[in-house]
Amino acid sequence: MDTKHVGNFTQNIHDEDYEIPYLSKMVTASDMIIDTGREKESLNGYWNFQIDQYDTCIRSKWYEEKYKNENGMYLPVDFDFDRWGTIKVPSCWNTQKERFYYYEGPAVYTRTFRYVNKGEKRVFLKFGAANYEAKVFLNRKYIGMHRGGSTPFYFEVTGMLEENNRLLVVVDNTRKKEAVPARNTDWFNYGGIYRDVELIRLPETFIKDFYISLVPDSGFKKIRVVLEIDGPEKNGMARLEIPKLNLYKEMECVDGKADVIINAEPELWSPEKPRLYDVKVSYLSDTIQDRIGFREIKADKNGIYLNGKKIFLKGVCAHEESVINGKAVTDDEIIENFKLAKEMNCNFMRLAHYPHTERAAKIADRMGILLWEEIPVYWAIDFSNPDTYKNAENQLTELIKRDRNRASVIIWSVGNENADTDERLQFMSSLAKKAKEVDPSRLVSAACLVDHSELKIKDRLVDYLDIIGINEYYGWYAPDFNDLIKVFNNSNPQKPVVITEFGADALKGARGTVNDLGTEDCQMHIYKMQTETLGKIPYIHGTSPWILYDFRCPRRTSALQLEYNRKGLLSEDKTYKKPAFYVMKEFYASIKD
Ligand code: GCB
Repeated sequence: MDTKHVGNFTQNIHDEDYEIPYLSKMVTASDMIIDTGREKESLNGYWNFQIDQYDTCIRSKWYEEKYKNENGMYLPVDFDFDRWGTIKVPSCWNTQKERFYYYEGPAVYTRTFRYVNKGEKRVFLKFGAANYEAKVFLNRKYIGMHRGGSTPFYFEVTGMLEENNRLLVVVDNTRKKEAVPARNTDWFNYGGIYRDVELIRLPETFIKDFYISLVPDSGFKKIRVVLEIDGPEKNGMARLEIPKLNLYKEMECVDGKADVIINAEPELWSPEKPRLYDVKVSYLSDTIQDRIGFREIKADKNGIYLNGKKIFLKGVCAHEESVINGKAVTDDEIIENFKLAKEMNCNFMRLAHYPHTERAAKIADRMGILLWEEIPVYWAIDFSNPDTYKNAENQLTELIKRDRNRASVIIWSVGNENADTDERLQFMSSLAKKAKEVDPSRLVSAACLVDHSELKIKDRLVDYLDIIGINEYYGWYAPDFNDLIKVFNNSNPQKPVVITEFGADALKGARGTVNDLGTEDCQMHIYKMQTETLGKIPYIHGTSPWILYDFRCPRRTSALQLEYNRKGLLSEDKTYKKPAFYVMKEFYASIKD
């Protein structure tokens, strides 16, 4: 490759310099390790940070730190890690400095850390999430990249650590046609390492994966335990302990695998009584611990059943966002969301439209909120692209592997509002099958389609799902509200329907007649009409209006929106409840399971 030589370093002048073949190794769901209840060392804190709009770090291989002059200056003299500014990890760069607010593109994070071996044989690095793509370098070497902005990824770094280490990560939040999500969404495109970075020390042989669930249809009397062991000693006995169930069980692992059914009668987890058990699993010198609830979720034509009892999902949708922290939400902010939902008499929340932090499901486990979790197969996706499918399937698998021990999570959603084509059907039905394969104990759904000319629910994907999610905006985007009842009368769904979205924009404090769009009065009126109608349809078994609080969205530019989607039941800072909040609260109070 021709390069322009300048002294003893080179300047890249060709566009192909972007395509560096060895930067293609990826980490995926198969590289994940179970880490709940393990000791982790945080690599959060202040990292050196630089916006790198032209991707010069990659093209000029800054990460190699190859040349330094006699004054200790890096050559080319275009970068100096230690003198860059710093940024907080985890955080979204958009919220850290005003001039980063709209930045979309690559940026470089780097930090040093010391490492002294404590006797461990294996070491892993975990990133909770980086939006959207992350290329990671350790001690001047590329260790892999991850695609997908909301799921965790892991690198084994055994044998690669020195006493003093440099970690460098190029994070790129550029929206791309072939990515998941693609270029156009209805939320803010945050960038950065916005979840924890951690170091995990493990023995040579360790528990790589662990999945425990009540066996469906076992009369709540059987538990399935699946284990995967990594390392040289793949045959041996693992031990499961659930002291409060008086359960101490040896499980044989053969070839690194165990899959056993155990008799047990746990007290069942429910929103009213979110009972969790301390669970411990050990294998040789490795131990993991978790707090886990046991419950059964099922659906048939007549309803959705939690622990055998019919349940109405009294829900609300939420994005992962706070005004101050963007997507890097704190535990307090998550707890506040669940408390607000509970105040509205909810038992359910739809975490739209991508995987929220794993802390959300852990908190929901404790607080007793049922969850719908989703991957960002949103609107127009490059459905005929096999690479796009691989990416979506990987994000789905990462999400399920991350959260399948959480009792609160009852539904995996494989997407939202995607136009019905053969390619989309193939793509999304394959995702639905994959979800069932990775986790047979939960329900699978998606926000499906209404045919607005025939006025009926019509979506071929329904055949592959357990629950039909429907987003409908009658009274708002579809102005003739009377059509809503026609849609329901014309439909004869053979599976339970959950209205996964309805709503209307309202600017906090804006008043007017019920016909004045954008006012609280109009929003409240639409909520009244919606709840009156939805409450009468026997095949609707849940609702999650759009949305708990206003959220940032650059496509929403009207005077009432001001770059926010204003369909919140609360203002963006959650301090103000719009009147429609109370309509929902009353509606849910009136529903008896
Ligand atoms: C939808 C989308 C959601 C949007 C919402 C809206 O159907 O699923 O992401 O934000 O409508 O406000 O238009």
